[in-house]
Order: sequence, then C-alpha cells, then structure tokens
Amino acid sequence: MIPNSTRFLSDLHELRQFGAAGVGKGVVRPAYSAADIAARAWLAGKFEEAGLPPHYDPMGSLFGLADGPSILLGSHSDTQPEGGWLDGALGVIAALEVARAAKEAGGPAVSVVSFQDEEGRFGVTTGSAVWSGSLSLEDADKLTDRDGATLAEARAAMPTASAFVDPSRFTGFIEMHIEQGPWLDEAGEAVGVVTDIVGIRDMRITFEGEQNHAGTTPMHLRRDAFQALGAFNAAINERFRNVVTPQTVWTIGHVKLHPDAHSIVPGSATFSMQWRDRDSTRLARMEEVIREAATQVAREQGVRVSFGQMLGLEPVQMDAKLRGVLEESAEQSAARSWRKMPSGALHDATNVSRHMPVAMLFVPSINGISHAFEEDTSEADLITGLEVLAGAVAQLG
Ligand code: HGY
Ligand code: MN
Ligand code: MN
Repeated sequence: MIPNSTRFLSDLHELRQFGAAGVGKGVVRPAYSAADIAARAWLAGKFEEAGLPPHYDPMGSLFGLADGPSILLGSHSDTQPEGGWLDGALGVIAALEVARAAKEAGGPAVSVVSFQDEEGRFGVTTGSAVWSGSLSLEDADKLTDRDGATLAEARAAMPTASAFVDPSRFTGFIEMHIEQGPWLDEAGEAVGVVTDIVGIRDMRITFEGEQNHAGTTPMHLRRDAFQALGAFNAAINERFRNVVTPQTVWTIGHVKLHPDAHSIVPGSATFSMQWRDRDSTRLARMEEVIREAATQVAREQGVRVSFGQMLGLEPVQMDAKLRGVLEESAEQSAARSWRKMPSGALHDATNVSRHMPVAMLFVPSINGISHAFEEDTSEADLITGLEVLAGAVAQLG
C-alpha cells in the first residue's frame, strides 16, 4: 500500500483554508462555527469521493464508513479559539489518505472519523466522549461555552443524523497527531509511538465578592474577587509542591472578571481550573487541594466560592499489539529516529479506548509550539508519519 503524499499534502493545505487566520498557517475553526461546518461538508465530499459513505452522528462527528469490519483511523477537525493547521486535521487527512491507498491496493478496509469538539469548546473531547458513552447527549446538550452558548444551540446549526455509528464495526483505532511538545523536535527525531495518554480534570470556579468603587473603597473593606483568585493561585502553587511531579501540569487559562472595568473592584471572578497527570490518584489529591484552598481563601477574604461541574478523563495505556505494529512500522520508515513516549495532550483515542484497542503516533512540532498560530511540522516529517501509519495498517491487514 503506497500512500500518495502529494494528494495528502494538497488536502491538508485545502483543509487549512477553512478558518485560515493570523500569521503563517494559523487556523480559527472552533466546533460548530461556520468554518467548522463548512470544513466538515468538504470532508464529507472527500469521504464520498474515496468510496467511504459519510455519516454525521448527533454530535456532528463525521465518519467515512468502509463496508463491514474495518480499522478506524482519524482525529478531529475543530480547533482551539486560536489554533494551528495540524492539531487534529493531520490525523483526519492522514486517515483519509491511508483509506484511499488501502482501497487502491485492494485492502484492508479502513474507515475514517473526524470527531466533533475535541478541543472542548463545550467540555473535554466532547464529541468522542458522547460517542463512546462516557457523556450522555442529554448532559452534553446542557454544556455551555465561555460565552454562555449551549451545545444544544450550537449543534442545531449543523447537519446531524439521529443514529450513532456502532463502535463494534471497528477492529481498532489509530490516531496520528502532532506531538504538541518539544521532545521529538529537540532530539531531531521523526516519530513518537505513544505509550499512554495523561488523565485530566477541568472545572470552572467562581469567587463572588462585592462590586464597588475602585477609588473610594479602602483596601481593608474590599471583598475583591480578583484578590481572592490571586490568593487561591498562590495557595495551590504552594500546596502542590509536595503532591506533583515535574511532569504534572495545571493551568488557569480562562478568567472572566465582572464587570471587567478599570475603576470597579471586581464583584466576581470566574475561571477555568485544569490539571493533568499520568496518575489518577494524584489527580484526585490535586482536586482535594484545589477545593480546600478555594474554600479557605473564600473564608479568609469574605467572598463566596462556587464550583462548576468537573469534567475529566482517566489516564489510558495504548494497546500493546497496535503499539507493536506502529513500532515495527516506525523502524521501517524512520529507523533510529523514533521513540516511545507518553502524551501530555489529550486525544479522542482516550474515549475510543472504551470500546476497542487504540494506539497513537506523533510527528514533531517545530519548537514544540501548538495551540497557537505558529504551530507547524516539516513536510518531510508529515510524510514520514503518513508512511508509518500506512505501514502499520498494511501489517494489520
Ligand atoms: O488540550 C488538549 O490536550 C487537546 O489538544 N485538546
Ligand atoms: Mn488535538
Ligand atoms: Mn488541541
């Protein structure tokens, strides 16, 4: 089976046009945006052309389905509010190209998927979480984005079918993805075969104090929601010191102050609190630290604290057999230029692993940059990754 790298790169660049923004190859294509819906319509046409009847599921995840039992390849085509051209899109287009090459070679049967809202505009890998059954469609519909829009409202704007694709038609799932970190690029290696994917917890927390005049309100009389957030952040950084490892990460990436004005003491601060680690016990311990610290700061600062719904995924090991096939193929196509490595980023493969064996392979991210317009990978590395994926599928066939 010989993938056509020219066709592959041409489709990658064509997909990039949907939501092209910012510098270089930046893309803005959030789940359910006009650019996302148009990109999925274009993908559906490509799946049709490849002889893979397109099927949208109720969340808007788009499948290209081979007849009978098949291996599923794919990723997601939605992006972060500011994203790159490869995060997710690479895995979808590589899957399409391997599916076409497999068909041209007379097999094996390959189906393709672009999951919806992997980037969590509404939750955490929402489309594959609903497809895999870890989140009900009913609960997903109630999720809101950072501007308060519900997922139900958003998905009403796109073509969705009533039925979910039955996972039992697939024999396994392989996702190709950019590393989104520095290690392959730093080592000058071409391929990473993923051993495991970290677990994650994500929630919104709100401190509510008292909105007041920034000039006439003495500091000792204030109930300043931002001061509470500042004290909370300092407290968790201190208390995490004897809980975390150098690989553990935690992020406050979104903060909304109300009323968000220069001359007003903020009455409320709503912020995202996200943490990730390869160990579920450590994730649980960090949750305790977060809740204890927020509650104590609220008491000390005379503000109220409320915790939103916590979403999360457990750490997951990649399937040994599928991983072995990827390692074999990496040795063929990138001898002595590949490594085994964990994934610090989340992927749909975590949800898909509830139903079938899964594995992942990475290609390098230049300067380790991702979730930014500057995200990029050399064409040579993209093609090597495609060859490793095709070689693995040919072995499975
Ligand atoms: O955040 C993540 O790890 C993924 O890129 N959504
Ligand atoms: Mn991704
Ligand atoms: Mn991402």
